[in-house]
Amino acid sequence: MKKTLIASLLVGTALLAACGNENASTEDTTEASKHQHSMANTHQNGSMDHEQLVLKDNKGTNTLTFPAVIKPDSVKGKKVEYSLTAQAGTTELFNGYETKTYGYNGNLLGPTLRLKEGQHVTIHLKNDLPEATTFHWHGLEVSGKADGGPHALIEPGEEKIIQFTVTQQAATLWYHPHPMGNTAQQVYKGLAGLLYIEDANAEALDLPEDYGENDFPIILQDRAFVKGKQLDYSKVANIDGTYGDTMMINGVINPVLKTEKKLVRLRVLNGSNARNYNVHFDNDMAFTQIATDGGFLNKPQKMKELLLGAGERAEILVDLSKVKGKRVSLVNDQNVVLLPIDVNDTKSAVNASTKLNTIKVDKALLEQQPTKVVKMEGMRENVTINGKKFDEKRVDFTQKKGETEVWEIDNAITDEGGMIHPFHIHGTQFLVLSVNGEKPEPSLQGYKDTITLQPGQKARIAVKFPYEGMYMFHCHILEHEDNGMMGQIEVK
Ligand SMILES: [Cu+2]
Repeated sequence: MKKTLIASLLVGTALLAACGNENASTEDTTEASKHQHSMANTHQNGSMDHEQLVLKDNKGTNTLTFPAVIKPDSVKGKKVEYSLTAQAGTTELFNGYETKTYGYNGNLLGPTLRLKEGQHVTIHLKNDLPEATTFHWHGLEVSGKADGGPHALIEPGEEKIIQFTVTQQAATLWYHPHPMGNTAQQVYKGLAGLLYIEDANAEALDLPEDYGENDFPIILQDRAFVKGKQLDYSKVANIDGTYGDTMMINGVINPVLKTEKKLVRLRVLNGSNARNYNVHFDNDMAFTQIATDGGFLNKPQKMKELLLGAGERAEILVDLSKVKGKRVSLVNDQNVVLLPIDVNDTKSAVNASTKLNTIKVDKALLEQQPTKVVKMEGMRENVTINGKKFDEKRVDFTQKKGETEVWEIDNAITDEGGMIHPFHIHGTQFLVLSVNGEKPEPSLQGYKDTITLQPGQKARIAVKFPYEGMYMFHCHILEHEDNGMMGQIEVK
């Protein structure tokens, strides 16, 4: 595979010369950093084509804050009601500048929803934006009607009510818009929020669980600001994935997490349009992954680095009592600082549970040939799934509700080369059976709704939909999704 990759790199370089610079110059970006397109950068982005903005170190100038937890409008036994409004506003991201942003029930991002398994949930959705949107629940197992895909457009000024019952295990999910051709722009402006599912198992486990105290939501997003510190998507959009040079976490620019030397839990969401984060700590200390997209791993998995493609989540435990000095930083594979963590007082260590979940892979599935093949191909405007662009009138696959099928997801390398594509399926949490014929690595052994594949990788996954309806499957590089790297499956 290495040989193919190098060949693709050469092709990519030739293309780069031909297609020029699509990025408008951003205010704080120097010419030097803008034109850096080293091999290491190519590797990190997984893109061998258009240049991408290089991320700058997060110097930790602002204190990290956490999205508010939304209060229900009403609770009657297991029935809960919430209201969410998508709205436009401004946010002071930089002192003295009002940046135009989008948010839910506020001006930027959205509140964290905490739902419990077994709850009957009603959500009143309202669109106060100047454009149509949808409310998609990424990772939530709900009927196609409640899923909020491109068919569920809510026009400006309109309201809609959705209802569902929470029937899945504890997990860190999220919500964001999904209008066809317009998802990337709306997420970029700030539409995204976290959705936690809680259950009896999670409650019984010994884990840090005090929101914002030792259990921290970490929404990683990279942004490029243009004149007047504005987020002008049209000026920075890149068809192969829009990158920023500035780190925004939980809607705070260049934040520092201030905490103590204790055991903490980070619920990391890659909420970026396109950027991959291959994270590790600058002091090379190990951390423990406890959960994937859709729930806990069976056992905590000790590791030193972790790759999160766009849309993916991971929950990790970090023992900050082991930090020497006052600062440790979460960095990417180019050692760019993503999140500095300042630790002061030492708190007593906490023991964490070592048995977290009881996931069993049906051995028979490992021997089965796939019944569905998804071939992701291309770059720029040529991105396709099985050679086709999304067509809302075409049903690409059908599957029976409650039946497990083996899907093969193929991130193909073509004459153009290849790049990382994070593949996402709506309305289901799947299990990874193999990657290139091998047992998946520990970070892929929990429930997933998004799998990040390197060029040339093929994964087999076991997919079961618990509800009926029309669901999307697509690349979670939002510009690829908007460009039709998406299909739909009807579950009956
Ligand atoms: Cu893609």
